[in-house]
Amino acid sequence: MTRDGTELPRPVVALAGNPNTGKSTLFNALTGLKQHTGNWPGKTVACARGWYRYNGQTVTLVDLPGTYSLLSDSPEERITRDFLCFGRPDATVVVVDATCLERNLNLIFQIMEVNTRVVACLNLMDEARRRGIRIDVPALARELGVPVVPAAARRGEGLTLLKETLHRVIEGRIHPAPRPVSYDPELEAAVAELAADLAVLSREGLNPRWVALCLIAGDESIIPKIRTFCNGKETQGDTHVRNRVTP
Ligand SMILES: Nc1nc2c(ncn2[C@@H]2O[C@H](COP(=O)(O)OP(=O)(O)OP(=O)(O)O)[C@@H](O)[C@H]2O)c(=O)[nH]1
Ligand SMILES: [Mg+2]
Repeated sequence: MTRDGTELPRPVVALAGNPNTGKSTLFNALTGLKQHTGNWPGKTVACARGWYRYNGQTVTLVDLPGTYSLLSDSPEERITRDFLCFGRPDATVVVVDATCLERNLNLIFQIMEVNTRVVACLNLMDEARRRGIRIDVPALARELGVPVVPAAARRGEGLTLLKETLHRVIEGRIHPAPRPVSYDPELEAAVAELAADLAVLSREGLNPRWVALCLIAGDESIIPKIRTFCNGKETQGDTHVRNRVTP
């Protein structure tokens, strides 16, 4: 067992995003038949993992349940949060619906607090074009601080650029630098104070600021998971993924 509790063949790329943004369509387009779908233990949520080859590298892809937030209470959201927090993906693709970008921003900013190696995939670009929606992709990438790849997964558009961008992020040739959300000064002060007390967590690969935000949002369920994680044991979700993945 590895310290992070997963034995997924690396590199591992997580696919996250709001429900119905085309994650599974993208997953299928990238992996073809090289995948496995199963249920997480005790949950009714179907998850899939698969892999693709690019530039001599085999990349494991994990299709996470759709979620609007990492700070709420549904099983889907917990699975996604736990994998992003404790599964240590080498990169995370946040699949975003280009026809309702604003609604997707909350999740992308939350995910960027958890993992820095984020690529935004602006999916459903065909539908956005049809509706006359124009998106300034370079400006969006600048504002977010991470690469943005436009795509239309259903037609296979943008897949090569996405794989190339992920390859560069994984190889450390692109360094995403997510821009954090600035909350109001009172909240920022509380987050900074708590994050300072939690600074030791960064040695474990956890972002103290993110953990502070979770705790201030009242999510105490993360505490035992952090304890288990830091003790070198695995979380249930990680065990499940480890057991299921054998490309
Ligand atoms: N027009 C268009 N439709 C797409 C595209 N990608 C996905 N869709 C459609 O969007 C719908 C949702 O796609 P899914 O791949 O199931 O979305 P998902 O994000 O996996 O959804 P959840 O698992 O429920 O969160 C399906 O009807 C897809 O055919 C795209 O690039 N363009
Ligand atoms: Mg899906």
